[in-house]
Amino acid sequence: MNVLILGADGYLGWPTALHFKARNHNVTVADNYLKRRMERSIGVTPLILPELLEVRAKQFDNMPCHIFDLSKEEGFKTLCNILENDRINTIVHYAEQPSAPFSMRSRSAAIETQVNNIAGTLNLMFAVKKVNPDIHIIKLGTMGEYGTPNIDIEEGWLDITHKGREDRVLFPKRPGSFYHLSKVHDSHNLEFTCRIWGLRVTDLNQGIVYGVGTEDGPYDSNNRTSFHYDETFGTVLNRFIVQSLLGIPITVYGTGGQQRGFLDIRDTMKCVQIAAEVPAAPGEFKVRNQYTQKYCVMHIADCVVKAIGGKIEELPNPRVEAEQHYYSPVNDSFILDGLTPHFLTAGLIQEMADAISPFLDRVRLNSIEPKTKWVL
Ligand code: USQ
Repeated sequence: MNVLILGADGYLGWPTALHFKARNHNVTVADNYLKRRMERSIGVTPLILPELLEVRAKQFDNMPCHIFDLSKEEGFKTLCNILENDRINTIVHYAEQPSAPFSMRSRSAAIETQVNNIAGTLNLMFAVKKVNPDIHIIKLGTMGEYGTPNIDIEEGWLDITHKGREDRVLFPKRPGSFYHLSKVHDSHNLEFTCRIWGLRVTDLNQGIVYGVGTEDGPYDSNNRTSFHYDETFGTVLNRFIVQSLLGIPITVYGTGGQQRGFLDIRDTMKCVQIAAEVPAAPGEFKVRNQYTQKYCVMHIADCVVKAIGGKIEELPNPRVEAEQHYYSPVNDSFILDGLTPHFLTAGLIQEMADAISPFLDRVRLNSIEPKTKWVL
């Protein structure tokens, strides 16, 4: 495959580039460093801050690398050129603002999130249509698009019977932040272009990813990925491990009964690989739910305490979300296509703790406490 990875500077983008390289595909990477700029604008730094993408790409086999803003007019033209020149046949699209709390900070942050994410994906769809509609787009969506409905969550589509008639519709979405909403809007735009232009799209509704490395590491100073622990860009398990190591309270929001789908970063790599190897057909909008285990937040906190110690604190929940709810998402499609999950164990939590311990002196304590409230 000739693979283009959009958003390759990020936590998942760089390991994905290495993963496809390790399997002898041609890999082109791109990013606009938006997340680095956002981090600076709110005064946070990742615990592990890798070199700029262009430096890493150069050091790693001189991987073709482009720094441009996909959401802008110029970005559209640049993307068309890359698709043509590198004869791209598979695109993995991570190039979006990934944080729910960031999107809930303010009016301008909500607008920035939605304009960046939705305009970028629109430019991508139009570029693919113009250059080669046969290119397979793999788009990173999120399990959070569905919210927490009181029925089983199917993989993207729902067969319904209404007043005696039957139809197949996109699964109803009830997301919980302006960020998650941006992904819902992307999904609708993508499904529309499959239907209208015959594009081929796989939408990966991914759960919360944890972990520090993949089999394509080990991450020495030149090829490791980023790791966030702050309230804006850090996700729950990664944050809890850092809090435990620092000996500060583990910040469970509310009662911790919120259930979510989780997966190991190594399984993200395998899922994206499977998605590329088993592509959507022309005109197909294929949706896969990408998680391997579901847990409630309190259970995650308990696992961390049992593995490496720590003290749990139940904080007033800064988010508006159900803390007790039904949660049963289907996730058969990757298992049927050969995914063998890495499950969360105490040993893995210990491994993660060992990997991040050398960087703990970089922690900015004031970026840990949750300050972003859903109701401004
Ligand atoms: N939570 C805590 N304490 C914390 C941090 C989070 O209790 O210190 C709780 C939140 O209230 C929430 C759950 O943990 O109920 C997950 O929060 P999170 O920050 O780990 O994840 P979320 O905001 O949902 O977003 C993350 C990624 C996003 C991805 C999404 C997948 O940042 O890019 O799309 O996970 S999913 O959650 O399935 O929508």
